[in-house]
Amino acid sequence: MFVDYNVHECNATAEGIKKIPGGRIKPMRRFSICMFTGVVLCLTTAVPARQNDREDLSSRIFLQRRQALMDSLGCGVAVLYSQGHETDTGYRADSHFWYLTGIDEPGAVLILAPCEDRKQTLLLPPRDMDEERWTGERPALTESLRLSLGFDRILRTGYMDRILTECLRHTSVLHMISPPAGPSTDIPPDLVLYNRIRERIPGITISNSSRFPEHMRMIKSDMEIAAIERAIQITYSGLTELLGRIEPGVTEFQLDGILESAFKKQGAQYMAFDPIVGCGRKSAILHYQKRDGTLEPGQLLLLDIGAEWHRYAADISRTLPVDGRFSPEQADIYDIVLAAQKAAFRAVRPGATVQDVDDAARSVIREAGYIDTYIHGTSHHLGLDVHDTADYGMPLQPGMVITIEPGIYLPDLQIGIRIEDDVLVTRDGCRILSQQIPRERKAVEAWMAAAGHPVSGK
Ligand SMILES: [Mn+2]
Repeated sequence: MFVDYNVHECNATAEGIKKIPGGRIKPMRRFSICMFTGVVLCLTTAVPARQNDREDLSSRIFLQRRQALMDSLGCGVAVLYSQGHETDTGYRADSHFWYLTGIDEPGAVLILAPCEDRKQTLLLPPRDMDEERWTGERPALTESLRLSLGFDRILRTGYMDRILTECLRHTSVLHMISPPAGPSTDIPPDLVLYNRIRERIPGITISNSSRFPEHMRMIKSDMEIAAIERAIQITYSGLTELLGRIEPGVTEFQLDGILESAFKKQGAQYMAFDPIVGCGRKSAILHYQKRDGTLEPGQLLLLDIGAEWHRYAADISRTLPVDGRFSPEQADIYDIVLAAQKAAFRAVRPGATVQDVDDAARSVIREAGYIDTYIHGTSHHLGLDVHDTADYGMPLQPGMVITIEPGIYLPDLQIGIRIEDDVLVTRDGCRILSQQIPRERKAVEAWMAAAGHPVSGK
């Protein structure tokens, strides 16, 4: 019932719907994503030392991305540092680096030189056998490693100077492909390196080519869409598991723990971001993350959460009544937010901008008299990062995935309501990737009751 309803809310023709069926992953696609994610798992736990079919398939994905990027760059040299950080479960490379390599290795560096014989070089830091006894084995530089990762060569980082000096005999252009940094942030390592080179070799220019990988990441492939759908499905299951635990006396912190455990049980390695779990007045705090509140009768509970499936994020918000039923006052506000979200869905189509989508949601909330309570934007791009890298001046195109998340926040009434779904821009409009998660007020109440909500039906 909801599937049909939600699909029709998008600006999609009947023909378009037939061609692009709703949210379920088709058998073939499920197979692809299994293959894809199986590979990614291999690559992200450690650089693999063995080659097999799966690794080969995955290296092709990243190889294709690097080749597509080089086609855009033209001649010149691009250096990209891994720029990651440590997490509970190991090192995690920056999303740009991972998008182009699939590799989570601290200290790794990618060099792309489209007009050289050896166009793609991966540099890995030297091994440290003593350290590896504590932190895990790292691969030797073998031919099978090179083949499995799809590079022209893999060397230790000590070769950086020699490679760049050689390349810069033939070109004077250094491409910056990392995301642009703000004026107040530290100078990123690629630009530090480029500036050092400029001080040593006359005539070198630095070209801002950051838009090329950014534009690539803005258009999701079928595999990426399937990964986001899987992240959404896990988020939906986690939410459903949570519903049976929503009752007065339970803390936000406990709910957060239930969600994290539910996500991990289904194979999500991470939560895509720090979840927002806020009840009562805290539901109206936009980025509330303290999670120290206790649920009370009559309150609303706002959940802004997302699982991550092999790097790809879901981002879903639902606002639930602790009692299992919305009060009339809560219901009125809920329906306005829902109407705003539907208006935004209808505005999503190729050629429209994120601003158009925002305007559509905002006009509904303005008409209802609550515009001053809606203090955030309606949409952001979603992908490897929950707020994915994007050029917001670019009109929407098929393959882009954005969130639609209007809200109304009235802290004095203990009402904060946000409804957030993830949509794929299609040729004809959009497809709601999270359409299986109930959004209609009555459907949310029925979902809570069906999921074993302790207060519903009493
Ligand atoms: Mn969001």
